[in-house]
Amino acid sequence: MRIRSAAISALAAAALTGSLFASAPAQAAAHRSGLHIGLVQFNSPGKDTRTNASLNGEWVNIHNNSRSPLQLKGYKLKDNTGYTYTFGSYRVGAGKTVKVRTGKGKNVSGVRYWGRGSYVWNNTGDKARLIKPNGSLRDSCSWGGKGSTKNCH
Ligand SMILES: [Ca+2]
Repeated sequence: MRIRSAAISALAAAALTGSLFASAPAQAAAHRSGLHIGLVQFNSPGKDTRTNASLNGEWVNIHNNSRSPLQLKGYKLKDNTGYTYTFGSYRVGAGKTVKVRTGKGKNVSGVRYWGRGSYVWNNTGDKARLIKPNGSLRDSCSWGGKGSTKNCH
């Protein structure tokens, strides 16, 4: 009987441990679900010199927090002024992030280049919008003039 109850408490402990492990995905779910704007670096490091390196120091992460890969073709990223980046064909995997940099560069996996010659995200405050191909708003995230990055998760 003692052994049996020890086995039961071991089971209970295992169940408890299991529930602790189960809380890890629950924490991940605290991030907003589906496709959304993640971290934004609206203020490039250093002075705004308009060099391509500085322009590329401005970026927006788009995070696919769903369980399936998503095709981003036709999705748009838009600021308060109306400057718009439109995604070409790009598949963002489940749980993956794609970074959209303001300047010019060669697109690689995980990074897209807007190709602009001037900044898009205002250091003093702005709002990023992620718009679906059908024109409806998927997500938005705004910031004030404090700091250089905004965590929109
Ligand atoms: Ca900026």
